[in-house]
Amino acid sequence: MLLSLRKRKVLYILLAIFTIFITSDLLSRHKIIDHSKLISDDWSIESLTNKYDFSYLKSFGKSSTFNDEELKSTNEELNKNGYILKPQNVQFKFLNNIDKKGSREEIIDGDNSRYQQLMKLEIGKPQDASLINAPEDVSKYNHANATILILVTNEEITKIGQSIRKFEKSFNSKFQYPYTFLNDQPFNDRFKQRIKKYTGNAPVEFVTIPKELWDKPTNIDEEKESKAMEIMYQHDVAYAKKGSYHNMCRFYSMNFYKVPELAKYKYYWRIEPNVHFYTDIQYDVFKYMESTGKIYGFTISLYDIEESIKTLWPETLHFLNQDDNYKLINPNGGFQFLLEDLQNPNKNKVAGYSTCHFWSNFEIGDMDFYRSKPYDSWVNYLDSTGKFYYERWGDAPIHSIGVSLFADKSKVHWFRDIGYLHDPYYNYGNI
Ligand SMILES: Nc1nc2c(ncn2[C@@H]2O[C@H](COP(=O)(O)OP(=O)(O)OP(=O)(O)O)[C@@H](O)[C@H]2O)c(=O)[nH]1
Ligand SMILES: [Mg+2]
Repeated sequence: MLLSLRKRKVLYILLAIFTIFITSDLLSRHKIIDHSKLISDDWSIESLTNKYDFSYLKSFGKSSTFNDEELKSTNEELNKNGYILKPQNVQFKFLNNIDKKGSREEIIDGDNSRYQQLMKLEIGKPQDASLINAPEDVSKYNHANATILILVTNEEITKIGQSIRKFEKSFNSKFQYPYTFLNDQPFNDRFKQRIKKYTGNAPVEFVTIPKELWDKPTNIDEEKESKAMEIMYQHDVAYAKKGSYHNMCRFYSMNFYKVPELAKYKYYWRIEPNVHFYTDIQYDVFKYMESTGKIYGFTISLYDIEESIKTLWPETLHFLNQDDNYKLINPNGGFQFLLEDLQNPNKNKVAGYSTCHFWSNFEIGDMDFYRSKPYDSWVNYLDSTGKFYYERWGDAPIHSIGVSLFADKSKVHWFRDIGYLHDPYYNYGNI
């Protein structure tokens, strides 16, 4: 078909605008960045020491990365236990108890085959407690002191609705634990009315979060913050520039359990928009937590984006090495989970944190643990550094490090039998 000259001109102009728009978007997101250079520059000791004070790390040396032999002590106690917990002398070391050997690829193969073997085992319900099944008459049921906890915006009504539909079918229609909906803005009537269609007969409470628990603290230097956000954005750190995401991470790390309406509860089960529950959970998971004294339950664990938590572990070591803070650590903590450095050594760039964490979009936890002195004084110190904003510390690594340092590892439970999906990862469960 032949177009008139005029029409062709208009078409070319439109095409040019479209091309400029698409390319500039791509360039701004990926292309103009020499990613490898940025990362290696940024990870050099020089560049990090210019930005952060690492003087408290005794073995900190002149080499080019943090994941160096220099950081690995030859101390006998450290080699035997994997930790030293003494005043102003707290150190950790990965012990390699299952004797991983070979190249990184061989170690991954070995880990994979161990994982495959584990996944072939039949999944049963937990065996370490007598489980309480769903009551015949839920109105007479003696519930555990627990709530289903949902932080959500008004705009996410459809997405959270689908999560709750699955959750009710899988668990809560049988037990009717109360829901607590949290939002930094007041929930609107449309949200409140629609949500009740999903929650069935369970009690529901809608809470506006007090500003002092949600808002960015006033002492955050906004110029420093926006520079840091730009660098993280250039390193593809997800949500680096989204201020509300930083608020959310800080809130879930250190403030949600201080919301006045949650003071009456001990346990919470966290749920998010757009997640799926696949299995028919017949026992009361909160009663299971209660009778075993467990404080934290998860379904999925994974590595973190190391650029988002660059100095979380050094800052943690700094805190533990102050005053008598070594006493806060539980000697039977899950330290090794935090230290593994063979399967994915690139992750341990900053003074040895594996970045392994429990994926906190699913959590069944005991809020009294967060309210206790060890966790509380540690997160207060973390907050004083301002790095929920100057970095992008997520609530998942914070909860995971907290639980692994300050709780007995036998109090952490993998709910392997609960089928769960938060895109793109899932826990198979007992389908
Ligand atoms: N009220 C409120 N809720 C928020 C805000 N930002 C995040 N949330 C909630 O906090 C939880 C975590 O946020 P997500 O956006 O799912 O974060 P994520 O799981 O790291 O990222 P995705 O992979 O995109 O799901 C969800 O339940 C959100 O609904 C906010 O600004 N206000
Ligand atoms: Mg999410």
